[in-house]
Amino acid sequence: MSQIITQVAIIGAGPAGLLLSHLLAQRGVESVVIESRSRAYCEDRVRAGLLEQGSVNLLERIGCADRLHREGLVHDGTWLRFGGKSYNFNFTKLIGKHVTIYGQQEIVKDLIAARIAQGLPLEFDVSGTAVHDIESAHPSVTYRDAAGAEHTIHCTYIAGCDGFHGIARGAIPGVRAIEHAYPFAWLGILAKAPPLRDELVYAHTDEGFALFTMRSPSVARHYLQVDVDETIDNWSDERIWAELRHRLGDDETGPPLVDGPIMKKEVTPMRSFVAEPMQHGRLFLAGDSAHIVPPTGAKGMNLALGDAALLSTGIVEAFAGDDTLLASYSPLALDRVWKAERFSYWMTTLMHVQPDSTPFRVRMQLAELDYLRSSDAPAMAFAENYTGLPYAIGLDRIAPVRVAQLR
Ligand code: FAS
Ligand code: PHB
Repeated sequence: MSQIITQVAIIGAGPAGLLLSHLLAQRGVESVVIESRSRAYCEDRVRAGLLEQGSVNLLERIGCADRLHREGLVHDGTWLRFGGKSYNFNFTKLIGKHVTIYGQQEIVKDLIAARIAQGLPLEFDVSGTAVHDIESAHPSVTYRDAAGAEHTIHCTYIAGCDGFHGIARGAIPGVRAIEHAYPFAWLGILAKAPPLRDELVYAHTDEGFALFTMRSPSVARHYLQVDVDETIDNWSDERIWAELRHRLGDDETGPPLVDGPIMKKEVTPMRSFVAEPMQHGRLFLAGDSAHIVPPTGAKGMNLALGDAALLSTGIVEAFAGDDTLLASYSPLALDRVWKAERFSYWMTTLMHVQPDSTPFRVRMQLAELDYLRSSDAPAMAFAENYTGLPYAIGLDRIAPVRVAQLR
């Protein structure tokens, strides 16, 4: 059993764990990142694709935004489609903010490459991860490496950035899980096809929700609301395109939906989930290990990055002798998490057709959508939440200086 000594042990190399490792390194705090999957698996995993401005600012401050700025797509707004018509919401006009389309796996690739370029510890393919003595001043993490050799990481703090199915959350005694399951799921595809429009299209139809989004000018990502227990085998590529065309395309104002080869397709369940508290002793949860949102509001990855920003600042200031922020990490993080949960729930229930829906409930959805497009007040609230609510602390406190490009 080898003994590793560091300041922070980070479990999980997703957006939360990787950003945390960079923010800490930038402030001179050492960490070790361990990941149960292979590098190739982490870099090939298709998940989120929309970045709030705050998330882009964080990646800029650690010098990992060059490729994002070269290949990312800046959107001033989005389209909502209902009653067979599409309406554009211009966030830049409404509140002076925008969003950026850049795949989560591209961010993971950039953060992994930068970490390795710095020669800092990042170990893939680990197993048997466990945390110990989290209520003491000397917690530790044990794991086996790819060759099966056992290791112990001795540290001051442990960051559980190991996602919804990780081990960290379970190590918090009496952790409270608050959740809501949705009676539908999303069938998502990645296809070599041109974009339907210049910005995303969220569609409310009698047959269910649909979303057009993209990864590049030649790679489209589409989602369809399907039954909660739907399996992908029931959906041939022809059936998927026909249903997308029905829900998204062919209105008199917009271009037709052009199909193309489907590279990936999967069905993802929808849930809202929050674990409270997000810290216990020297163990801190960040990202999906503590909370899940339905992807309708595109908040999952952005919340994970926001948690990492708050946690890294708390840890840096604690090592500098002031642990006030770290001591209130959980309530501060949960405050922003619950607001994102509320927005994601609101957007999901507004745009999806419930299996037990009634004509009255559908009229309520359509009336709210019509109010949204006809008044700046609700449209500004939509824009504010969609582009990202402020962090509990300022960017200069999180990452004081803009460092030179690392790579
Ligand atoms: P992650 O899950 O990304 O990373 C956790 C890491 O920890 C993983 O690499 C995992 O392998 C590792 N790990 C787990 N257990 C471990 C252990 N015991 N030891 C070591 N490592 C361990 N959000 C959107 O906004 N839009 C979307 O379209 C969208 N699609 C999604 C599709 C799917 C299938 C899923 C699951 C999520 C999706 N999300 C989407 C949400 C997603 O973006 C998450 O919010 C984001 O990945 C959260 O990042 P992390 O908290 O870093 O967790
Ligand atoms: C995506 O690009 O995958 C995406 C974008 C916006 C959403 C959900 C998913 O609301």
